[in-house]
Amino acid sequence: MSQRTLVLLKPDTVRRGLIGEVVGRIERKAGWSITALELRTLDRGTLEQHYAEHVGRPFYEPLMDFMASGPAVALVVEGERVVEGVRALAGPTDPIAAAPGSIRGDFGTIVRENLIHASDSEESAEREIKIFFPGLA
Ligand code: RTP
Ligand code: MG
Repeated sequence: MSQRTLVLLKPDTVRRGLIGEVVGRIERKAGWSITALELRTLDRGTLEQHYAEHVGRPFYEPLMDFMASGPAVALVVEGERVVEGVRALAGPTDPIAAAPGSIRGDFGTIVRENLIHASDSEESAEREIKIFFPGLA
């Protein structure tokens, strides 16, 4: 079942020089391909759309500030079961709970600065791809 998903390499990943490390893990999965990729500092409007589900949560404002704190990389990845697959590569939200071998487990310690976002369902993926790549069909 081929799918597509929206991935963000958060500003901590870019600042720490881990773009290649994280993108490499995605690229090496059999049959997956990157079909869009852009480095940019995310503006408040884009982030409000992306994180609409979290408005009002205590972590919302610090999350928004962090996500706008420097350049991030947005990617669209396509391939077999890629929605579930990239979330499995990432590991759970809290990097301390994430197993070694996962992106968050290998490189993270702070819940907010957990390196990567990946859409949590096919519906979320379609919604998020429109936010970051409005030109993509
Ligand atoms: P994401 O959406 O970024 O892929 O992460 P997720 O599904 O694993 O986590 P979610 O619950 O959607 O939370 C979005 C992001 O908010 C930050 N966060 N901070 N307690 C906290 O301080 C807290 N909880 C969540 C993380 O950056 C998380 O990825
Ligand atoms: Mg989420």
